[in-house]
Amino acid sequence: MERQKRVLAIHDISGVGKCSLTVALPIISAAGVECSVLPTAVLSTHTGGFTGFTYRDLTEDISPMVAHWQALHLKFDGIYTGFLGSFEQIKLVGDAFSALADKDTLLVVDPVMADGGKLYTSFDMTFPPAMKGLCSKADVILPNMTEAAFMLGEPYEDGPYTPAYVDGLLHRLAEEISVKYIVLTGVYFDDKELGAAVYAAVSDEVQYVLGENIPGSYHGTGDVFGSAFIGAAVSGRSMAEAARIAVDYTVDCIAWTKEAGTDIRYGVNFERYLGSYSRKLGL
Ligand code: PXL
Repeated sequence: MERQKRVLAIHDISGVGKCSLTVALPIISAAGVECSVLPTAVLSTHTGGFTGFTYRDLTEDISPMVAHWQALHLKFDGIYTGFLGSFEQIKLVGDAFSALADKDTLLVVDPVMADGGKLYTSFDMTFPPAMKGLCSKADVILPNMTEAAFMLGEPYEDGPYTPAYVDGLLHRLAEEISVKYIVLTGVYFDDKELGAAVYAAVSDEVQYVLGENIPGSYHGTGDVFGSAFIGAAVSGRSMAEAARIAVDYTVDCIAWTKEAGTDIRYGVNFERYLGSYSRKLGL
């Protein structure tokens, strides 16, 4: 009999706007994996595109929740972190890794803080070095092109990219952040395809996992990709296979969002393809 897998998702919960925990919960569950949650803040909407959002910080609940789970001797097959609101949260999440992870726990950090060459409104340039510190505690990191450049202290370059640039970025990241895998998102060499570059430190190899490039910038796609990725990775897929499944799922969701004409601030319509995501994982 196969053991029920469990992932701990550490993100905020934004009530409206389909990102962070409202995306991680359904998608990781659709992988047949339990999604336990450590909510770091409660917002009315995410911070990307709405004004007047509420923000209730839950920093002081993080350590007591972690201590309780430690006392319960819970096993997590994966821990997946995304948007974190402050330096203190970054530190507490690093402490949570030490407290809750064992040698079999896949630690996945998405250093959510920027996109399209710009930091999200709640951060300044002192934030990327702190996120870089948390990344160095992970097995796998999921930066986009902007986050990768900012963690290296480099200016953001607009695409289309060249393989030499992407390769260089990955190698500079691997030199400065010791992780097993880097899954760099938002990689494209022309207008036709877009996806991820998967770098494996053990073999020093880069694999490109591309799908259809649908014009436009859709909010929350990083969280859809990250959730689909960890669901597949914890289910035993290789990093490149998990990235393939996550790219294909994300492209399907974006295509449907475009067709449905949804306001991009409200996130991507990921619900319709949850069944096909499950089936790709053999469920
Ligand atoms: O999708 C990333 C994300 C998560 N949570 C909050 C955000 C964002 C991006 O803007 O604002 C609160």
